[in-house]
This record gives sequence, structure tokens and C-alpha cells, in this order.
Amino acid sequence: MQDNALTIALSKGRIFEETLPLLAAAGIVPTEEPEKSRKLIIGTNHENIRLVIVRATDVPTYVRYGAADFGIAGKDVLIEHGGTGLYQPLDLEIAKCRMMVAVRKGFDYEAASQPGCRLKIATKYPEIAASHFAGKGVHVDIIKLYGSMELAPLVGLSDAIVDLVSTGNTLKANGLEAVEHIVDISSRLVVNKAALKTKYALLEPIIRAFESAVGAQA
Ligand code: PRT
Ligand code: MG
Repeated sequence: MQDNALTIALSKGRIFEETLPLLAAAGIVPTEEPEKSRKLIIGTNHENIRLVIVRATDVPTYVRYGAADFGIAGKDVLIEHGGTGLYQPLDLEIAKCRMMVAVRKGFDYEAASQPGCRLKIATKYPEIAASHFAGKGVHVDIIKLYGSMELAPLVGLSDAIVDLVSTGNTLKANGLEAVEHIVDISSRLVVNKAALKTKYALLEPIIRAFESAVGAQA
């Protein structure tokens, strides 16, 4: 990769939407919308700055291996898959939500989650779920899913789910309720450590601009 060029890894959807104002604060404007375009590499108003559109869970991988100089990743992804080898200078306070335990309405979670009890947990986050229940002394059988976790307790696949909640509408629409808070989630800037040194002059003003944009929103 050229030393005067920057590649930024972003995921489509909420992270992309909420990152646009931060990019704008740094004077960076994408030339296309990833929702409308099928392109995976998107240019910007700067000839030397481009965006690569990847799955949210893949952002840390692109950045760690230097395929992107920096990116934006949810704290859920960073905890679950590890932030090893990444410099994480800034909480961007975007794509905020909460990692929660949820059950079918009426399920006696209090009784079922006493130390020594055994629970079936469906989740996309087996590491986070296992460490949460280990901390409570509750035995768990973790069932790894890749989506639609809310369905699992409704069809008897699990007793509870561990998932992200923002408005709570998805839980409500499926007759579930959140019963325990695990951790607050937001997205972080993740920077390749080598790029931080070799491209400091390019990266530093962007990080500063993000920082003041985040400060101004707070
Ligand atoms: O969707 P896809 O499978 O392509 O990938 P992804 O789910 O990894 O990506 P995406 O874009 O959905 O989420 C990217 C990041 O946004 C996550 O890693 C989180 O850090 C953050 N985020 C913030 C959320 C939510 N809020 C959120 N509400 N990610 C997912 N959700 C889901 C949640 O899993 C549940 O299914 O939205 C549903 C609940 O929303 P409410 O508003 O009904 O409570
Ligand atoms: Mg999603």
C-alpha cells in the first residue's frame, strides 16, 4: 500500500450511516452510497482516500492485516473476536446499544439463573455469553446462531438469548423481555499499528477531527 494513500474499512447499514457525519467533519465525502451501489471499494472526494465495505465482524481482520489502515467496529465484535494487534484510540459513541440477556415473557429467569442452575443460551456471541454466566456461577449450554436469535426461545431451542438491544422493539414484537444487562456497546475507531507510524501525517488530522466531532455531539 502506498504511504500517501488511506483505506478505511466500514460495514454497511447503521455503522456506515452514523460514520458519515464523522467523515464529513474530517472533510471526507464518499462518492457513492454502499446501500445503492454493489461496489465494495468506494472512492471519496480525496483521490488518495478510499472506503472498503466489509461485514461488521470482518472490520478488525482487514485492519489487523493492513488491508485497511483504519476502520470502525462495534465493541461487541471487538470483545467477541478480540481486538489484538489493533490500536483503539477513540470511542466514537455511535451505533449504541446494550448486550442483554432476554427470555420469553413469563419465564422465571430469576429462579432459573441461580448459581448451580443450567441454562440453554442461543447467541451470536458465545464468548461474551460464556464469560457472563461463568461470572454468575450458572452452567450454560451455548447454541451458536448467526442471526434471528429472538426466534430460539419461542421454538424451544433455548431458554434465553444473549443479543444486542437498542429500541427493544424486536424483543417486544416477539414476546420476549430483557432480564439482564451485560455491557453497553458503541463503536470504536480501530487503527493498524504500523499505519499509525508510517502514515501518521495522514491519520492524525482525521483522528483529531473525529475526536472533536464526537466531543461536539456529547
Ligand atoms: O446484519 P449483518 O448480519 O449483515 O451484520 P451485523 O449484524 O454484524 O451488522 P449490523 O450492521 O447489523 O451491526 C453492526 C453493529 O451495529 C453491531 O456490531 C453493533 O455494534 C451495532 N448495533 C447497534 C447493533 C444494534 N445496535 C442492534 N440493535 N447491531 C445489531 N442490532 C440488532 C440486534 O441484534 C437485534 O436483532 O437489532 C435488533 C434489535 O434492535 P431493536 O432496536 O429492535 O432493539
Ligand atoms: Mg445485523
